[in-house]
Amino acid sequence: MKILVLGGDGYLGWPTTLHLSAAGHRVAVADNFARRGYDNELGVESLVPIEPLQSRIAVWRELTGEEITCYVGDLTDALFAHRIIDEFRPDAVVHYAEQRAAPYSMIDRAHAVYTQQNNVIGNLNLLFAIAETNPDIHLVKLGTLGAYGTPNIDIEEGWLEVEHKGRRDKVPFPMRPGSFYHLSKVHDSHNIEFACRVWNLRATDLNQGVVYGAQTAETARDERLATRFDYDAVFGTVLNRFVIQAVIGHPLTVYGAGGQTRGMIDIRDTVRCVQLACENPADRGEFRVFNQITEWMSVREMAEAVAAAFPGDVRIENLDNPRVELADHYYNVTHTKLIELGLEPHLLSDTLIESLFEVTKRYAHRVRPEALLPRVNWRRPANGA
Ligand code: NAD
Ligand code: USQ
Repeated sequence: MKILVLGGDGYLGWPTTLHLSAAGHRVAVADNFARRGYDNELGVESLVPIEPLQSRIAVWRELTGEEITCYVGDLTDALFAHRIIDEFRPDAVVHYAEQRAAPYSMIDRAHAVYTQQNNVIGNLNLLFAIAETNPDIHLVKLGTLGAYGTPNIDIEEGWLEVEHKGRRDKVPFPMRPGSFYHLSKVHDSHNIEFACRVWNLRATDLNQGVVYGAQTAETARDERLATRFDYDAVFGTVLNRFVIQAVIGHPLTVYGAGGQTRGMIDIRDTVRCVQLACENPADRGEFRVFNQITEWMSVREMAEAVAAAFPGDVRIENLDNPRVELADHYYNVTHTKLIELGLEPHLLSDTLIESLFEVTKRYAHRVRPEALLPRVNWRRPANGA
């Protein structure tokens, strides 16, 4: 297949690109390097050094002989979005290219507006580009499990069967997202569902949980193929942060009592799920939703798992929760559709958290400890312009 990966320079986009290329697909990537720009803005860097996109592509060519087409540009530019679809003529588009940090979207008005403009308009431009060029293209869109919030009922895969006053219907699952970033994903999902309904497009929305891990089989082949690995309080995700904190002897920063539960997935399963979605496309007119997680844990349990695996002393510290989220809640998420397509999950209990410690130890000297503490507060936006 010909597959275009949008956001192909990012934490997940780059390993996905390599995984699809290694599986025999012809792959192109597009990125505007906004993510590298947020690092400059926040004064942090990926823990693991990363090569420029064009250098990474050259290393892959040198190792495998496989070519990856590279487009540099911004999806919020409608002409760019249209051009890459028209030129590359993909069978599937994997859309990762969004601002993805909840804390970043909660800094102040400007960051909330940027996040929603970037994400919602980029996605809309893409829907139009597909509809105008070739409505047969399968859109594989990265959504987020946090879009559902933590309802007091089971979370289904996108749709809910309801009976109301004696009548039955299947409706989009009610959403209660926890940040302006998570809200942008809900807006995207509504736009995609509408486009499938009115233009007969085909789409898969992958409502993914928090990703952990630093390497896939392909990125591990050469250190110049490494993907980014973030530890700061804005872009670092919880389990990756706990691993890094353990290695540098910083207390693990559990927000509140740590009773909040989150769905999780190993980065090796992320790339496999996206491959499965591409190779088993939705039908024309179908808006399909998969919950892309393999297990769930409370934040306290994640900290305890890292502390238990670390060969040394680890302190767990409960910080005042800077976010607004339920501290203790019911949580049960249906996630069978990707398993039915052939996913064989890597669970945290089978994973060598030790291997994550190894990667982290090598680059521990790059950590700026002051970037570890959360400064963005959900209850009180900064007084920005
Ligand atoms: P990332 O920030 O590392 O990668 C996103 C990439 O998209 C970056 O390289 C960025 O430069 C690019 N980008 C952003 N806006 C763009 C635009 N307008 N035009 C072109 N390129 C643009 O993020 P990630 O962790 O790889 O996440 C990828 C996707 O997966 C996101 O949509 C995110 O919401 C979703 N997701 C991530 C996680 C996680 O834990 N990392 C979990 C669930 C869902
Ligand atoms: N948390 C801590 N301590 C920390 C960091 C986080 O206790 O040091 C807690 C948070 O309070 C939250 C949970 O861990 O309850 C997850 O936080 P996170 O920063 O790891 O993840 P989140 O903000 O939810 O966002 C990440 C990705 C985002 C993706 C989302 C999937 O950045 O792109 O969409 O995970 S989900 O959470 O399922 O919506």
